[in-house]
Amino acid sequence: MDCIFCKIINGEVRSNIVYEDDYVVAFNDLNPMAPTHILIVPKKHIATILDISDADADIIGKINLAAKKIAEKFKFEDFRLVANCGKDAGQSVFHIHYHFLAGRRFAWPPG
Ligand code: DGP
Repeated sequence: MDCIFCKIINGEVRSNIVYEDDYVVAFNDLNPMAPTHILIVPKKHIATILDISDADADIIGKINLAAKKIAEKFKFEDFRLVANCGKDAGQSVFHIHYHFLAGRRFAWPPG
C-alpha cells in the first residue's frame, strides 16, 4: 500500500519519532503550524475517521493517552488535538492522524 504514514511506521521513510507504543507512533510534522506540531498516528492503517469500527476503540483511546504522555514529556498544559476527516476538512494523508499543536495561542473558532 502506498501510504506515507505506513512507510514512516515501518521505517521505510525517516521521521523524527517522539513517542511510540504498541498502538501508535508520534513524529514531528513536516510542515509545522505551531512551535510544536506532532502527528499521532495509529500503527493500523485506517483511512479516515469514518472507517473506524468498534474494534478500533482501543486504538482511539491509545491516541488520546499518547497525547497526554506527549504533553507531559514536553511539559505542555495547553495544547490542541485536531483530526481532519475528508478533503474539505483539510485531510491530505488518508491514514488517520491527530495533530498535536502547542507552543502558541490558538484561535477559537478555527478558520
Ligand atoms: P492532514 O492535512 O490533516 O492530512 O495532515 C497531514 C500532515 O502530514 C501535514 O500537516 C503534513 C504531514 N506530512 C505529510 N507528509 C509527511 C512526511 O513525509 N513526513 C512528515 N513528518 N509529515 C508529513
